Amino acid sequence: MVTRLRKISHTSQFRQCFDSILCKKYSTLTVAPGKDYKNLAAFHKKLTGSKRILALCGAGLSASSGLPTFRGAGGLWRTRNATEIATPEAFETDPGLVWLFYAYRRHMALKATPNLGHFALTALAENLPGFLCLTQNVDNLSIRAAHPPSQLRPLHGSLFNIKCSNPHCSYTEKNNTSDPLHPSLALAALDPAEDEPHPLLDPSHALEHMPAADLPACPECKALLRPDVVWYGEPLDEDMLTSVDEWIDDAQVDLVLVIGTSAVVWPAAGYIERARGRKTSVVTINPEAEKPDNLRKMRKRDFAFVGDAAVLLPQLLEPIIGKPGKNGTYKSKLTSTPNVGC
Ligand code: BV8
Ligand code: ZN
Repeated sequence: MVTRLRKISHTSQFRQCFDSILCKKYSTLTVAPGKDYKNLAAFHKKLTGSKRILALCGAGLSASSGLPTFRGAGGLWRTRNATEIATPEAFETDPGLVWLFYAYRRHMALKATPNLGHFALTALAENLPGFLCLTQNVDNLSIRAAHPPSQLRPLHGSLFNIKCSNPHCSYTEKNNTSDPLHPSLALAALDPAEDEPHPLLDPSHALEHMPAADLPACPECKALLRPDVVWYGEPLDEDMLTSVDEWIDDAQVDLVLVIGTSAVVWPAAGYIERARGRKTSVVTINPEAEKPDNLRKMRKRDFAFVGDAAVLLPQLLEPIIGKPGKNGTYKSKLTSTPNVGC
């Protein structure tokens, strides 16, 4: 029993939950933001003096690429709560509905293109080796903006990676962008007429129950395939979390960029305070950045910028990444050609 507790206590997920308790306990100690908390020049001074920057990104980063945020749509898909559908239990009960949910999000993400926010973060990574970007998004838009993989951590997986649902089978498929993924999911790849709701978003459009036999099956063990995303109640990839913990512990983190996230999902949200050191500034970039409950969490070195990440990030990061080119992307330091992404 003691050894098992010791083993668990070492996992970063235990640390995260422990941190979450600590944060709650000590959050009352925080002070109000400093007078310059929304002063661009003051932020640029901090930015140009920063060697190590961590970013935590959420659905808001992809909002102006046309992808709905979770809480934006009231967190609902049809009549179901997205956090309910993104669970092993929902897949157990109705794999057809869960597959339609992900097939629809694959279709929307494939139709979308990275925005200037994604490209600005790519340019920051190319100009600052000490930048690490954590994303909770599974839409692959940061990857399509050619964000250097060594400086990107897709914490919750990707809609375009597929794996077998049988825990004893190691079958996986990377970067599968076929749309529809499977004939049984053709409905998700439909593009309704301009003013027509997508049938999958229209609760009055009844969905037939789809027997598991009609759904994508594993070529190796015939069990059901599933999207390689992290569902609620499932652990994140331990190696990935350890690599983030080690990066944070390596040296002082000067800036933490909190971009387009409500920061309520753990352990991802835990990294904001986990990376905070005595001289760290946490910067919130969000239309709700000056909401009272966010101002309450701020410390005197922190910043808050209200607005669209795709508009603010180019302005905030300009001292390091310069101005975007005509085609809305940045000169890549790696290849003197603009990184057009894919
Ligand atoms: C686990 C993949 C344990 C799938 C996702 C500690 C405390 C409390 C709860 C927990 C805890 N530890 C664990 C839990 C439980 C749970 C959790 O966090 N629950 C929450 C809801 C309370 N966590 C888990 O279950 C995790 N697993 O703990 O396992 C374990 C350990 C060992 C062994 C076994 C088990 C797994 C969590 C991962 C779930 N998967 N995604 C999928 O996508 O379908 S989470 C998913 O939802 C996203 O990835 C993202 O993380 C989250 C959505 O949040 P956001 O991205 O922030 O989006 P949101 O809509 O909320 O907010 C958008 C924001 O953008 C808003 O603020 C808005 O104002 C802003 N915005 C809007 N427009 C713009 C903008 N900002 C800028 N510009 C704009 N234009
Ligand atoms: Zn299999």
